[in-house]
Amino acid sequence: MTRDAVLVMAYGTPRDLSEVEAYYTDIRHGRPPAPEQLEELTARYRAIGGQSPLLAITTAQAEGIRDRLNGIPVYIGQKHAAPRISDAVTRMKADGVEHAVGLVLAPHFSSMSVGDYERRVRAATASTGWTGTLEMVPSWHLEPGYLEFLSGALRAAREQLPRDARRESVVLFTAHSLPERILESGDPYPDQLRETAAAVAAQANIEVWETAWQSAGRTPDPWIGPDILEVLPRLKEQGAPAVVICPCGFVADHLEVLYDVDIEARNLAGELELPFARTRSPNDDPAFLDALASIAKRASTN
Ligand code: FEC
Repeated sequence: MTRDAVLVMAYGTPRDLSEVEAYYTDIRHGRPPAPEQLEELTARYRAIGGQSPLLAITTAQAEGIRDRLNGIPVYIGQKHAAPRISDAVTRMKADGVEHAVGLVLAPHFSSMSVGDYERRVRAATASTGWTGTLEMVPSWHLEPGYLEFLSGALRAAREQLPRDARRESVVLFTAHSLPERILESGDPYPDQLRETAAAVAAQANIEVWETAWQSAGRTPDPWIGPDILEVLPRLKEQGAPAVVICPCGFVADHLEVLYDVDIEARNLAGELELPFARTRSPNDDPAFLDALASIAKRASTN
């Protein structure tokens, strides 16, 4: 009997403020942050209430997939916090899993996002001696249920704007920036973001839209731009009546949405007197969970 499973992968988050230093050190490949860097990140977590809801949402998403796939075992493996990808592979081995679908909770492929998750599963497979097979989903940025969720969320977000600003408001479709060096090897990440944006804009009858980047790391190397914080003043200068941010590179509320968009970008828009709205995140929306389950199901029959 084939023992099938789904390995759901996500970024991971510190459980509380006491774990921020270890988490940041892990993201920095084992180099502890300087005290001022740690304080700056801790302050961002404090500003969103001291804790990110990411793990709770990832868990709800994994359970939603399991419930829609007749109780198939679903394992959570995170990049930067427990339960880690290696913990999940160890458990899959112990449970006798023979075939797993690897589904990253990020729609767009980059060698530094989905590619990195895959490298971590392959390394854990080698170190644990798990002999099962893995079918990775490379990207799902044009999945119909995901696009429909975003179109609906965009219509709702525009309703929050002053009535006379809605039609000509500019929609910014955003994803996490990455170092520019990914572009040298033809990484599809920016093209995939643009494809998602074009598909959603067409569905939701959005006339004016752009793609932009957010949450660039605090490192000396150049990151892909333009950053939303540069785009907002330019839109104001060009006479845009309002802006809607659709952070379609993410599927949950977490620090990069709740701080970088809801606090940092919203504050800047306030200073610029530019009416501002943000689309709600997919989180555990039932139709979005249907979409995730169908992606996993399709991959399992490949
Ligand atoms: O809510 C939470 O607690 C976690 C929020 C969180 C998510 C997230 C998603 C992505 N990241 C991606 C790439 C990078 C690269 C670096 C980097 C750094 C950070 C830092 C924090 C952080 N990231 Fe993140 N990311 C989240 C949080 N990220 C905190 C460190 C402080 C800072 O720079 O702000 C740079 C380090 C490196 O070189 O590795 C690169 C990408 C995603 C979205 C897709 C995915 O899940 O992989 C890409 C959520």
